[in-house]
Amino acid sequence: MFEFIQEKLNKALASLSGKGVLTETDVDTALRELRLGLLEADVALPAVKQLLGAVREKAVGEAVLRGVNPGQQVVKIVYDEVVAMLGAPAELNLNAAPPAVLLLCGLQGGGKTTTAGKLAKWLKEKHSKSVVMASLDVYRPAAIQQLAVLAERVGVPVLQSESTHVPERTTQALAFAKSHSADVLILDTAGRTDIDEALLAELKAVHATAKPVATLLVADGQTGQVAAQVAKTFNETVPLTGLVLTRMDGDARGGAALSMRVVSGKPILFLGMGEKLEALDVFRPEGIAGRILGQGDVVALVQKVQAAVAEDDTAKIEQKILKGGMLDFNDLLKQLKMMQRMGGMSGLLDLLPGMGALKAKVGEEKLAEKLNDKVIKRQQAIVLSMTIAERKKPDLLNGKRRLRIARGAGVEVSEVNKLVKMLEGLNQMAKLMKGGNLSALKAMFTGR
Ligand SMILES: Nc1nc2c(ncn2[C@@H]2O[C@H](COP(=O)(O)OP(=O)(O)O)[C@@H](O)[C@H]2O)c(=O)[nH]1
Ligand SMILES: [Mg+2]
Repeated sequence: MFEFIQEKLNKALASLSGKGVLTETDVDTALRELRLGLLEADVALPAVKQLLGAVREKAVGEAVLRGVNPGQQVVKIVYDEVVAMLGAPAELNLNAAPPAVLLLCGLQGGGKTTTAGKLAKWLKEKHSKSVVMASLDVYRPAAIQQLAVLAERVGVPVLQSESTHVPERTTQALAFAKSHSADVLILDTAGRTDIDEALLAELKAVHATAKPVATLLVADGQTGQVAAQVAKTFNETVPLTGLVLTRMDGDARGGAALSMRVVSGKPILFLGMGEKLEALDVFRPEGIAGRILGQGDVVALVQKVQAAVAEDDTAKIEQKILKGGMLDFNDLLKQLKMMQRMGGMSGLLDLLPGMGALKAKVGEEKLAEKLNDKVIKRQQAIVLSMTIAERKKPDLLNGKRRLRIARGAGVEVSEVNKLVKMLEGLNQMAKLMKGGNLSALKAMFTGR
């Protein structure tokens, strides 16, 4: 759907390229199109509202980049916001005295039984857990058999019981897990085609007896907005710890993921990617965000905008140098952020004037080692611990101030000193750039 949206956005915003910043009118034009598109993609209204509100706040007043059009720029902001709303990946927490009980719930046909088998395999093979399973779906004899077949294929024990009484089976399941000294007991439950009181009451009782450390709602990712309501209702019955979205191998656009996350406030842990036992993916927000917004196109676009931001920042710094200005810590911070975005030194080096030759001389590996991600993060922390005045006027940094900054950033003073030196080096480099004095540049990067 998003190729379509993007086209509309581009048309709506085509006339804006010449302007300096994204205005309210520009952004609102873009967001109107976006709103329709998101609703079409079956994103629930509360999620749409939250997303558009956040995008509006970020986009209005943003400087228009060269090299991309404003529509693309807004899409990038939307993408970042979708990723943020989907939340950081959360882990399945099974920290409990064994057997840790993992309870799966959801509507009928959502994929609970299949997911039980997938999780058993994942826990057994990827995490070396001893797993047992039990079905509490007494309403369909075939359901108990279905879990038994999956258990056999994975090679884990499954509760064998004739009982059709759910509380009794629950107690049996716990005893069964103990007798096997299992690390994890996976409980598969019954579902209905619709949420009803009886189903919820039964689930509540199972939850009270089994005291699961993890309760996952398994829902069909193709159902869109419905899934969000389901998540909300189940969460009001038993405290969910996370969500599993199934049938994400189909043409589901992922609107359900965003809706469920926002409406329930629970993290998505896994995606079902097919009927096979190994078709289980650990959830990654970037993948789903790209999908909600139209697959690889958006990912490529995001990279393009990132590159444009980098170019823009570099251009500004270049201009400053050309005008004979001294670089300050704000410039350095921009460079550090850019390095991080570019995911390493080599991309950055290509962007900086004269750097290709330097790269050849010093060796890419040596530079990468000097400027790896961890170092960059610490350097950013140092700049962020400075006052606004200090960032603008590096000369202010006497010993006392450096000590305070080091404490604030949680680093040694020597690291602050190094960063001050680095800025001095950059300023020297700026002067020498014309002369092509490579040995000075080399000294700056190697610290010698
Ligand atoms: N394509 C696809 N099918 C799935 C996925 N998960 C489950 N299914 C299928 O959906 C149907 C219902 O799944 P089931 O586990 O029995 O759902 P339950 O009623 O919640 O236990 C079965 O035919 C499964 O093979 C998935 O991630 N992708
Ligand atoms: Mg089932």
